[in-house]
Amino acid sequence: RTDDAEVVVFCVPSYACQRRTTLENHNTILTDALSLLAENAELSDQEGRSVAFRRAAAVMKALPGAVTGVTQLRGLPCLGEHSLRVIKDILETGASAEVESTKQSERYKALKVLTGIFGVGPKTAERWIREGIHTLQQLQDSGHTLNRAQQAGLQHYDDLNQPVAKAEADAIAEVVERAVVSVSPGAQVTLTGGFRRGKPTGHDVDFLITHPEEGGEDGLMSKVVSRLESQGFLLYQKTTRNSYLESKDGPARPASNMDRFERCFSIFKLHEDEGRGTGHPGTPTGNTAAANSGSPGDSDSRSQIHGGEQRLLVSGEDGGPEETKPAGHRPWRAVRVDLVVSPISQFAFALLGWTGSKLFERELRRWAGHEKTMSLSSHALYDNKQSRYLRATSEQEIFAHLGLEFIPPSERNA
Ligand code: 8DG
Ligand code: MN
Ligand code: MN
Repeated sequence: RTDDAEVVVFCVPSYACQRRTTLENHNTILTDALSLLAENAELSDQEGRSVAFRRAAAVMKALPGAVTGVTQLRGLPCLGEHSLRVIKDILETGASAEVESTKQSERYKALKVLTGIFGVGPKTAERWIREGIHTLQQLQDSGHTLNRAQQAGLQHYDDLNQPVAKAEADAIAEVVERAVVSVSPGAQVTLTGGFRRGKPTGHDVDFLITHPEEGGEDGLMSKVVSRLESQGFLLYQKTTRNSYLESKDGPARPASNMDRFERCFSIFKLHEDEGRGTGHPGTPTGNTAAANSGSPGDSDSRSQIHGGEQRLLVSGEDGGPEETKPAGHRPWRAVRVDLVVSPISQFAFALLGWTGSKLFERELRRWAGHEKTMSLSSHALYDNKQSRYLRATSEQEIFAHLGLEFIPPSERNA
């Protein structure tokens, strides 16, 4: 009993949306291992397994200290037999044979490489692997016809697999804001996704656009996209109408709302000198390299973000910025950007839905359905007992409707 008394026993609620999960993680070795197994399951079309590993990883992320022994895990939720075995192996031997062999496996490596192409999902990757395609070179040699997204994905493969820094997200935010305001002065742009949760890097940049007047957002997406396109900012874009009625994540709503919720998956061309507040509206299409070499004299030393590395460009140097760049250096990089337009009446739901994390969202919906008999989506919250929609104009109100303590974005990193 005296031994037991010295063991720190952790206690966490079972739904991730009941917990505060910051970016501070005391168990990265364990969560990396469980996340890798989750990813492998997801890439192998085993969603149930994937979610189980993700839930287990999220529980470990939420612990206030490092786990040193399995006895500390007694009573924790979401830790199945499989996850516990992985944790135990790592705590006792320093590694999990299953994780290590997965990481080394040709199949996992090929799935990673191929799904690393924008526009390629697990199903396509799986099909290619069955044909013996494991590398980008083999894919190119195979003569497969790629769709437009995949072609762009392959073309910008290295850039898109390079994490996006917060400074780059802010630079893109300025460009998007300028474009949105120029086509609709009252419209508002909000940074969502991982950056809203305070992450220092991301795989893309997510924006939610709305207009304070209901209906004011009508036709906004196509105008914004046209504007950005004419300015030469888009390397790729696909705008889709919301398919809310067919989606599984909510009850059917009047059709009039359906076509108002649009989104755009894009690949942005981010210039190094963008977002420094120089006020210029970006580069017109064509001759981008020359037009964007920047004017070195308009500021003192500044850091430039490129390829995930900070580079310092000092003003007044002989010959201007070209001289400071390595040979073959491009003055821009490709960045994935997601744009979503929501009517103001659904804004709080859209904001909550697009802030993530993905697991936090999934847990919110599970909580709503299983504990409250409600259906939550990025559009609305429906109370199945009262047979009515519950209105909300803020995230706080949605948490209150759900009987949950409000969790701010920075604590939704489950
Ligand atoms: P990262 O980019 O930094 O890697 O992480 P993230 O920002 O958290 O991930 P994300 O893949 O960009 O997704 C951001 C949020 O957007 C996430 O909470 C889930 C949400 N989201 C999608 N696709 C869809 C969708 O089809 N419908 C809805 N309602 N939400 C979606 O990514
Ligand atoms: Mn994101
Ligand atoms: Mn995204």
